[in-house]
Amino acid sequence: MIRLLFSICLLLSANISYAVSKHVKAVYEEHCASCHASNRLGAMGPALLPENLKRLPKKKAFSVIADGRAASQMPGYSDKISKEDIQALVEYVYTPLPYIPRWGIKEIKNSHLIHFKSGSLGDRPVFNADMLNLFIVVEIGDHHATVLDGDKFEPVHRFKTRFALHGGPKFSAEGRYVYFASRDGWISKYDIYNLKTVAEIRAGINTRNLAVSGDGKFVLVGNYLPHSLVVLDAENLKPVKVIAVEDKDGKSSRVSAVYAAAPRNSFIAALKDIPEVWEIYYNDKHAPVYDGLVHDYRHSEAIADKSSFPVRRIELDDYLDDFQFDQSYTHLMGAARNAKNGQVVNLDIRRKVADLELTGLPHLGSGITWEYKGHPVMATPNFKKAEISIIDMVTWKTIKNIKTLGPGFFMRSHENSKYAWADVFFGPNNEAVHIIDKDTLEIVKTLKPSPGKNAAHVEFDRYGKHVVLSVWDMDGELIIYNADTLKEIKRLPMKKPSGKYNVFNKISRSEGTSH
Ligand code: DHE
Repeated sequence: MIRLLFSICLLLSANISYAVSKHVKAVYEEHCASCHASNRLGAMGPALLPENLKRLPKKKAFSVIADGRAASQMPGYSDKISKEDIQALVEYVYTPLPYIPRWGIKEIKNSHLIHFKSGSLGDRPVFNADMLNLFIVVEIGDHHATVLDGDKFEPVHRFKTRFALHGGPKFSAEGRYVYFASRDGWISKYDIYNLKTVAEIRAGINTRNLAVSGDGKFVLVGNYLPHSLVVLDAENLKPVKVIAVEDKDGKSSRVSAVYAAAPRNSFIAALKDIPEVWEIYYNDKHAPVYDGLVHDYRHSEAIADKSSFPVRRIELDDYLDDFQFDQSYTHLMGAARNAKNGQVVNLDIRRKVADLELTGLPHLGSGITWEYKGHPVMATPNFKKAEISIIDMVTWKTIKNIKTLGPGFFMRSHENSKYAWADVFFGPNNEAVHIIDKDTLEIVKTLKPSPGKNAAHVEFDRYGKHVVLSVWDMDGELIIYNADTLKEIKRLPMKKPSGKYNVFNKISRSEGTSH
């Protein structure tokens, strides 16, 4: 009897949750699906999946549905949808899909938008400025980017980007084009000479970042969803190949990040769920003949030649989440999000050569290098610890942990500057930015340029004379400093400016900036 009652209860509760979810799905279909797609993979609006919404607290998601999102197409629904249904919608969009969605060559191709055919726009800049001293400033507050003159520190042009860009935009070798990746997988190619977005394509559903090959011919996109690496033709963003990210036994993995290793004629991909790092050759001529070079994967797709972009897998002891190259691109220094130590991998001999004493959660992707007492050193901020670690890149020993006012996100310097700048991104002191003397490894000054507001991420101009700092707020600013005297020069209002990217520093792979 008890068993029967229990079964009835189970049946009833299953039916109730079925009824609730059916109702929510109907509400979703009526109000949300036309922009975000019935399958929640996104269309005109962003994808509504837990993977894509990770940084949006549920409370905030509730208010976005109720009140809309400023400076976007998202209207408020508080007069159309009850509070209970809004809450149910929030729960619904934070529920994982029961399958890994497909986003193959066909879906990617169907999303392709060519706004201007290559060759249809002029070959000279339509404005006067030093093209190599421009900054591209990403304003995540209202999903725009600003082209900033790096001599006068005046905006040249401001344009709309895709929703939620992430990672550094990457430049073509001569600096004319810049490529952006959004968390929803949209890749955009922007012509700086003509101030126009020329092509766009959706390469994934949840994308990490992109890299541009040293020869300027290809863009590689790393995805969390699906588990793929996507090669695009850099000229018009046409898809070339979708590489399924799998180990030898077919276990698939998310891609943590991809980077171009121009001196090696390759891309490097860090994988989140397989303890391997991949080197992918974009020019077969340069692909060394090694065992372990894989030309094809069962589930990869290619437009023409499936054997192109061979992958060399380097097996590791631990997962590699975030990493940084040395300036010669022979070694990569990596950290796993769950590990106690970092690891140094020699890409030529294809194995780990040293452990790094790095605890907490170092953000190596934001690390920088410089020469200290005759040795190259690497400095990395830490997401969890209030310290900057300085590592000798000959002995691979940590030579100093510089105590800071809180965990940080980004670091920057320049070959011509004696200072390295490090932000405090987390905690009550996130208004602070530390300036470190590269010769003494001491903090020489701590700025609090906008009390109560998070100050973070700096970038130097091409000469290392000026530093541009962001105040990450909807009523935010860029603050320009003299890099030697550390005196403030100018403030420019911006909508939550995040990263700033100087064309020259990026294309010359300055040791003081991210690559
Ligand atoms: Fe980032 C770069 C990973 C959250 C802003 N971030 C990168 C890169 C990686 C990375 C691997 C280097 C790629 C590149 O530049 O091509 N970021 C991660 C995470 O794993 C993490 C912690 C969690 C996640 O949500 O993905 C994370 N990142 C954030 C944020 O919350 C930030 C502060 C706000 C945002 O815009 O999402 C943020 N990440 C940035 C920025 C860069 C970046 C501005 C480029 C830095 C640069 O100067 O090159």
